[in-house]
Amino acid sequence: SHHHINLDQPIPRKPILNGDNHLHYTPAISGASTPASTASPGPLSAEVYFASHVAPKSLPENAEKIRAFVDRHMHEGRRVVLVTSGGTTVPLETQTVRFIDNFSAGTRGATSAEYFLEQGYAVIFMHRQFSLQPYSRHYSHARNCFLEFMEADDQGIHVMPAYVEKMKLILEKYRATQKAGLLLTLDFVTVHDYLFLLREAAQIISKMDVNAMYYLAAAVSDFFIPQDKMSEHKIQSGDGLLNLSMDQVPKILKPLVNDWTPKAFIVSFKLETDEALLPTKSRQALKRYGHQIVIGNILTTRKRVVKMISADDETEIRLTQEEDEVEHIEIESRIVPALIEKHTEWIEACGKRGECG
Ligand code: 9Z3
Repeated sequence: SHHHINLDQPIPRKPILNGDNHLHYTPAISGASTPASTASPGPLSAEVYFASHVAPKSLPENAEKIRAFVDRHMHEGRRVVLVTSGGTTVPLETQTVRFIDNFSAGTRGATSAEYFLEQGYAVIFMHRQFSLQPYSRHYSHARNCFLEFMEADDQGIHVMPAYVEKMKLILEKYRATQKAGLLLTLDFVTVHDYLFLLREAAQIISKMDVNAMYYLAAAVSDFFIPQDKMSEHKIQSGDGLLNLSMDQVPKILKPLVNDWTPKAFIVSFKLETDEALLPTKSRQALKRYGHQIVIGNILTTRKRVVKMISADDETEIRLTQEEDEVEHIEIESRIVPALIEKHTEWIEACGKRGECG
């Protein structure tokens, strides 16, 4: 009596359910697996993904911004870092009422962007819409709304004296960054937006060769529903059950490293919740994709411990309890300079790899 929708076929654009919601999604591209096989067909290749999905409307406009930004900073001899930040969503319907999200507020990315700017990098900050941003992060989101820092009297509205010193410092950095045009911010919402924007950006930035760095701190969805299997309209409630089966998001680190931007210095993050898995998973990612650095972190301790792993080195960065709770040191103030040092070595050794100029 269960009502199954076969989403292997494009779904009709009309009300879709009247019984139980068993949305059984099977992968669109089933590879070598036979119909009778229950074995997973494995993830979609990036190539197939991009060929079978329509690019976001905003892509040409964003590409133009990236092109102008990269050209200017290349001309001025500055290094560029692309920072990705915040979580990606996975919509369940084309006219999206519901979506799957994750926890990331974009603290890692927004904080790191400030330290890159401080060190003279031009920053392309590719972030989830409404997630934290460099500088404004100190005064946004529920924890300390900017109104908490203000007071009003006969003269007008002011920053409360206790906060003036710190805010002045941040405001100066913010204005200087704006004035010098060192920060380009671009946003995404879905994992789909993210994938298309990252590819586009990488293909443009690749002209910077070794002078570009990638700092991939966004929390990227692992599973999604392909366009051709997604319900157009809001999924209707039946009698209390919805089964979802999702495809694996294509692994884009490999084409990023090998095809889109082969000379750049690439840093990815690996997030786990189980300590026991992290070292193996981080090493595996480094080996599989052949990029320069994986930074491993655990959800609950990510603000005070990370492990930087490269082919020939493994360094833990850990804040002491004093540094964390009393001095309020941000771990990104340690991560970013350590990476910049490695990037410099990477640039200086480009001759050995035959990648200079
Ligand atoms: C991270 O591991 C980031 O450090 C966090 C930062 C998302 C934990 P917050 O935004 O958190 O400061 O609250 N990002 C990478 C997560 C990710 O999706 N990595 C992929 C994976 O683990 C590889 S690119 O498979």
